[in-house]
Amino acid sequence: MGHRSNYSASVVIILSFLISFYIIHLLDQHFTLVRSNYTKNNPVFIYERLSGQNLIDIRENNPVNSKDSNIYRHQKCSLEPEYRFDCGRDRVLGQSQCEDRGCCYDPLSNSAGPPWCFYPTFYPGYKMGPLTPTERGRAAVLTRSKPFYLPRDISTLRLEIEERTAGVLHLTLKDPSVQRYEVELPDDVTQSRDKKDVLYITEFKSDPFGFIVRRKSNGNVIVNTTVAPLLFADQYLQLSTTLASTLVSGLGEHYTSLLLDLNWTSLTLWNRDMAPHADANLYGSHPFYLVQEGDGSAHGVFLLNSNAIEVVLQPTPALTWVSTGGILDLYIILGADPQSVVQQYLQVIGFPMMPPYWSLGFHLCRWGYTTTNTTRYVAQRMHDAGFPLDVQWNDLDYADKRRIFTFDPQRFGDLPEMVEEFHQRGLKYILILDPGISSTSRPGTYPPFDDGLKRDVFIKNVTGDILIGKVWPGPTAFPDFTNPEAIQWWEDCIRNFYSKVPVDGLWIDMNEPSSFVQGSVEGCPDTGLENPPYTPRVIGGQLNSGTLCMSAQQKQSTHYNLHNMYGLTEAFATNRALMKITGKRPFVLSRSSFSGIGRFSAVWTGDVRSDWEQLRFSIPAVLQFGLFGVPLVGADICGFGGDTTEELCVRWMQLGAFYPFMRNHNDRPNAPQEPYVFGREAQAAMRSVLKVRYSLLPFLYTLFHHAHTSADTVARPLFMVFPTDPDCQTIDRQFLWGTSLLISPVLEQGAAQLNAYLPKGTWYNFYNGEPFYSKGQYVLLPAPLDTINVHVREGHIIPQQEPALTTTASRRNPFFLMVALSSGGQAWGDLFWDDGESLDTYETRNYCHVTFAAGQSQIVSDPLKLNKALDGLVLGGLRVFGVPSAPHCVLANRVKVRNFTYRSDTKVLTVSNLTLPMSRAFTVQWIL
Ligand code: MIG
Repeated sequence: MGHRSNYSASVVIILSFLISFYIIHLLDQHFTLVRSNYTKNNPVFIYERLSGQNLIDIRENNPVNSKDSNIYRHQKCSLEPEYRFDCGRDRVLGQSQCEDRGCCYDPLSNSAGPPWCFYPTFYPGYKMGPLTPTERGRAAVLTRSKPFYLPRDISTLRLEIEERTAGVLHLTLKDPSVQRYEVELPDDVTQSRDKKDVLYITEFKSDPFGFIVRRKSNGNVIVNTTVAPLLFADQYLQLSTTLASTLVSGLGEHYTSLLLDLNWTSLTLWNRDMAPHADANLYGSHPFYLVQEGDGSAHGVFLLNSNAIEVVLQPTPALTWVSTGGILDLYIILGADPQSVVQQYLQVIGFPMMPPYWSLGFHLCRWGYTTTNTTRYVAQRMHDAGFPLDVQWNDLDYADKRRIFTFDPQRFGDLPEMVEEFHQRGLKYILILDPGISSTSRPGTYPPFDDGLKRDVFIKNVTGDILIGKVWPGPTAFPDFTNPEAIQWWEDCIRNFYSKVPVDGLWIDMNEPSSFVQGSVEGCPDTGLENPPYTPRVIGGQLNSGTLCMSAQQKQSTHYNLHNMYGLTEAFATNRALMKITGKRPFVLSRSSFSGIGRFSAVWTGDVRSDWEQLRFSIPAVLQFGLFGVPLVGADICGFGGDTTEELCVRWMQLGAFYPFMRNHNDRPNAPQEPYVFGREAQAAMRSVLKVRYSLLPFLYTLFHHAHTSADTVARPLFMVFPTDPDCQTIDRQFLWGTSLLISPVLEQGAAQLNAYLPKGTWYNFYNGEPFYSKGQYVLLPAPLDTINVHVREGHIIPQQEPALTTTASRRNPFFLMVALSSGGQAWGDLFWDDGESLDTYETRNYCHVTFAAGQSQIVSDPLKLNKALDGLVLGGLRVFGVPSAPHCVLANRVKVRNFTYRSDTKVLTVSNLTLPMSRAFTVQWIL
C-alpha cells in the first residue's frame, strides 16, 4: 500500500471570509417514508416528499427535554415501530436512563424487534456551519453545544465533501483538532477523474445536521441521514440512513444469503477465526453494501473504516453504522447499474490482480498429508485416475515443529526434490504459512525469529515488549506488516525458503490474526482499548477474543485500529515478496480479508462443514466476494470439517468446478475426499465436470482479464446481468460466469432435478446445444448425479480448449468455440491470451486479444492484438447452436471442410478437425 500525503495535525477553519452565495441547501421540507409500489416481486420502498408536515413545528418550538406536556411527548415519540432508531445501542437502558438521554421509551413484547428506547422525532445534534469551497470540494464545520451521552464525545467536526467522479461522492467527517486514525488507500489505484454530469444531488440539513443524497435522474433517495442523530465520540461513531429498498447485499464476511435480512438484525465486521455459521463475525471485513433500487438501478455505499463495525439493519428499510474508532469516511456510489457500482467501488479500492493461468486449474489439499511420499502418492493417484490437477498442496504437516520457513527433516526431508518432480510433470506446488513466528526456539536455531528480533519487526505490547501469543508452534510473535522493515524481513524469509523449496504460491492462514490465547500469553492491560465503552456483538464477547490485545502496538497505529487489516497487509507483503523473488505473477491465498485485498490475493471461505447447507451458502459467499473486488474465491470443496458423503462430494465438485478458485480441502480427522476415493460413477461425474472446467479455462481466464482491467465481475449474481428482471433480484442458488454462462447446481440431497430460473431469451444446453426459449421463467431441469446444468446465453461465443490433466498441457491443445446464436443469427465473444505467468502482460502490451463475431452464417475472428503467445495454436473446431437448417457445405478460410455434422433436432452444427492458426484472422462459413 502506498501512503497518502500527511494531514496537518490540526486544522483551523476560518469562516469569516465566506462568500455570501455559498449557502447551505437547507431543507425546508421534511421527509417521511411512504410505502408504495410494494408488490411481492418488487419490494421497493419509495421515498416521498411530504410538505406541510407539522413535525417542523415540534422540532423548533419545543425544548427537547421538556417533559411537561404529555401531548408533546406523545407527538415526538409517536413513531411507528419500524421507523424507530435505537437510542441505546451502546448499552441496555431502563426507562429513566432512556429518558435522561432525551429519548422515548416504549417497551414492546418482542425484545428482538424494534428498540424500546429510541430517538424522538427531534433530537439535538450537530449544527452545521456554512459550506465553503476547498481545493477538493466543499467543507463545513459541525458544532454541538451540549455533550452527548457517550464518553469523550467530540463537539466539533469537520465535514468534507468531494465530488470524486461522476458516479462517486466522497464525504468525510472527522475531528479537526486531532489526527485520528484513518485508513490509507493505495495511492497507485487507477482513478477515473471524470466529474462531468454527476449522477447525484446532495442536500444538507443544518440543525440537527444530516444529509440526503439523491439519484439525479429520478430523485430517488439513496442516503438520508436526517432520520437519526449523528454521534461522534472517541470510540463510538454512529450514522444512520434510510435505504432505497430492501434489496441489500454486502457487508461481509458473514454466513448469509445474497440479500441481507433487514428484520432488526445486526452484522459485525471484525476479523475472526471462526468456522462459518449464521450470526457470527467471520474472517474478513468489507464495509460495503450494494442496494438494488428495484428499477434496474443500483448504488453502493462504502465506509472506509477498519475499526470494529456493527451494522444494524431494520425493516424501515434503514441501516445504522456503528464504528468503534477512526473517522467516518463514506463513498456513495451511484452506478447506475449493479456492475457499474462494483466498477466504481473498485476505482476507489483497486482492481483485482491478474491470476496466473495455472491457478484457475484444480487444486488439491488436505491437512494430514503427513509426508512427502503421501503427498506424491496423492498426486500420482489423481494422475492415474485421469483427474485434471494443477496444484498439489501441503498444510502444516510439512513444517518442522510447525514453524514456518522450515521443513521436517524426517517426514519432509526431500521436499525440494518432490517440488522439483512436480514441476517436471507440469504440476505446481503451494504450502501454508501462518504469520505466528515461534519465539521459543533455542537462539541461533530459528533465523526467522532471531532476525525478526534484530530487525524489530514484531508487534509490541503496551509496555513495548514483544507481544507473545500462542498458535500452532506454541508461543509466537506476530510480524507487523505495517512496518516496512517487516515487509522486507518477510521477503527475506520467503527468499531464503524459496531457494530450497521453490513454491509456486503461498497460502496465508490464521491471519485475522488468530491466537489460541486471549490477547497474549500474559493477558491484556485493562484499558479502554480492550474494553471500549461499546463492544459490538463479536464471537467471544471481547475484541481481543481469539486474537491479540487491542493495545498492541504496530508501526502505523494500535492493533485496535489495524486488526481488520492484518490479513490485507500480510497479503500485500506476501504478494510483493513472491513478485520480487520469482519475477512472475504471484499467487497468494488468504483467509482474512479487508476491502482492497483482491489486488493482491485470492480468498477462500474458511472452515466450511461437509453438509448441504454449507454447500448452498457457498454460492452467496462467493458472489459477495465478487462484489468486494475479490473475484478469485472459492469454498473448500466437499467441505473442510466433518465427513463428506459421496453424493455431497459429487455435487460439491460440480458446483466447485464453477467457483473461480477451485480447491478440494479437508481437515485431518475426516473421511478422505480426494476424487479417486469414490465409487466408479462418482468418479466419472467428477472427472467429467473437471474436464468441463478445464475446457472452459480460456473463457475463465478472459473473464479474469476483464476483471483486472475493467473491474468486471467473474462469478456474477443474476441481478448483475439482468438488473431489470425482478425475478433475478433475489436469486442466489444459481449464478453466471460473465454475462453468458448460467450455472444451476443441485444443492439438495437426493435431488435429481431442479427448478432453475432462465431469464428471458434463448438459453442453450451447454452439453448438447438444445435451445430453450424462455419468457423469463422457472424451468424444471433434469439433474441426475452425473450432471450439473449449465446454459449458454444466446448471442455469445465461448472460447474453449481441449482439456488435459494439467493446464501446462491443455494450454497447447487446440481451441474450439461454442457459438450460441441469437434469434437474429448473431453472436460475439473474445479471448485474452498470454504466457499465463509473466507480470503485467496487459500493462506492457505483451498479450493477444482476439475477438469472434458470428452473423450471416459465418464466424470471423479478429486478432486485435498479438504477441507470440498464440503462435502454433490452432482452432480445432466449433459448435454452432441455433443454426436453423442443415448447411450443405462448410468453408474454413474459403476451403471446403469435410468434417461437419448437423443435427436437425437440436439445430447444432459441429465442425471438427480444423487447424486454423489462432494468430491469424479466420472465417468459417456455413452455406444454408
Ligand atoms: O487452526 O492449517 O482454515 O484450512 O487446514 C486450524 C490447518 C488452522 C485453518 C484453516 C484450514 C487449515 C488449518 N488451519
